[in-house]
Amino acid sequence: MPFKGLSAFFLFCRADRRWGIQAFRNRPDRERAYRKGLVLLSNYYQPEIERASREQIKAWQDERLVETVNHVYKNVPYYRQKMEEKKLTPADIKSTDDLYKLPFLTKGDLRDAYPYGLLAVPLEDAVRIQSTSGTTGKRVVAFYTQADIDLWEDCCARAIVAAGGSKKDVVQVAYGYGLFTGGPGLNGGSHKVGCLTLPMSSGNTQRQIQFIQDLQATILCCTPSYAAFIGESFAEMGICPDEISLKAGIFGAEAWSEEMRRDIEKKLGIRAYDIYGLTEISGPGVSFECEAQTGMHVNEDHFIAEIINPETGEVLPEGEKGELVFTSITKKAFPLLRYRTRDICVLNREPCPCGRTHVKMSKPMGRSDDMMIIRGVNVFPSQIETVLLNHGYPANYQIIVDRVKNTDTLDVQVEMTQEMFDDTVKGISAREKELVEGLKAMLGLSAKVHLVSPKTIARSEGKAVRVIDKRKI
Ligand code: DLL
Repeated sequence: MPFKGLSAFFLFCRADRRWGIQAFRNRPDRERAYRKGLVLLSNYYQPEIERASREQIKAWQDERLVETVNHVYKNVPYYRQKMEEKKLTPADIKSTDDLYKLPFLTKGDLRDAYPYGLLAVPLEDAVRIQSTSGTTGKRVVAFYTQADIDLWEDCCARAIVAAGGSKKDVVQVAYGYGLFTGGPGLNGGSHKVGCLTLPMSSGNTQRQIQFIQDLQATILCCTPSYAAFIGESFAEMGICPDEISLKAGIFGAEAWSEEMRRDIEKKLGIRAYDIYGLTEISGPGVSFECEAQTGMHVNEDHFIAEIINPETGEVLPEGEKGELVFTSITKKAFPLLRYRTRDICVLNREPCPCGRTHVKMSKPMGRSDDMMIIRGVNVFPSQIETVLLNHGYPANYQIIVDRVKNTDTLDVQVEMTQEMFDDTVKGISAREKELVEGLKAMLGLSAKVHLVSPKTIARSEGKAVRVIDKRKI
């Protein structure tokens, strides 16, 4: 019965894909190599892709890049115009070797084209939007078809399996849900792996702890600072790491150091894995860490990574530090060509003991713009300035960011005008409250506001020092 045979084959492929059976086909060999420290007994969600040869990855990228360039040239007037300005047509892009010819795309372009200007499919084919945390003037909206969501969730599923996840796991997703991509992305990935998924969203730490305990959650997904905070809360309750059911965590959306990793691992008794992504390129899962914990594998069948000199735009050789640029080659609704992330990184193609062949990126080492990430929220100083100006303050302020007990703090010190200064104490604290509310509405974050006497914030002779970031990341 050929039909039955065929379904058995598909069933086998599915099992193979979901549980990484292929990874264990030559188990005795792999175990020998593992004992010698040559490989890690890693599991894969899509082994045939995650361990594809470099030639195969290049072939996928060549073909998909050409398709994507044709797709945007045909469907997005904004892109066509940008390409025409560089006297390019799709015929000039024959493979990834021609990628450098394409113009860069920046957050500025995304804002210019807001909201629909970069949508590359008819509106009826888009089923979802997600958005960055910035507001007025800074918000970026990304669109997804159902197929785009599917591939995004595959990327997150790869991260979960790389962190040791399988259908037996209980995954507690404590990233924010809603417009932020963290919750929806990891939630979808967890479903794909077949894990029991707890869509907690962030906050309400007592409830997070109760669910970890009651449902015996094994994998926690949230920002690293929130993971550290949950760890501290366990300790305050007198619960030691051995008593916590968690075995792994998938943490990202903000910068965190190796010291912080060790601290979280110790407090929660887990292995802590990094995950990277950005709304514009889909969300979490653009890259993720494996057992080796030495950089994040970029999902190169979906995204091409380049490193450029942020000043000149010149493509840098592998191993050099520079700004990370991504081209998405499988997305249909919102494909971005050569998008400048502003994250400063290094790429590394050395073979990884986990068996994955996709290039690894380092933890981002900073940014080439002034964006700060505070409690997982992207904040630009200009947004804070807008609130101050709208409330009638002169632009003399200082933003102090710190990390206290693993939680980011945001303190805005603002100079009053002489007239405001003459107000009563009650009047001044009412003004502070008003600004706190204004900042909350603009940033979606609670900030402290201190109104200070006129002319007390030090004037700089050069560029004003608006931000003092005391966090040691
Ligand atoms: O932060 C997506 C995400 C959600 C990633 C959950 C990981 C986990 P955005 O809000 O658009 O998207 O912010 C993107 O966050 O350009 C980086 O500067 C920073 N970022 C993301 N992941 C990491 C990380 C999400 N692992 C911006 N380490 C990016 C350091 C990170 N910075």
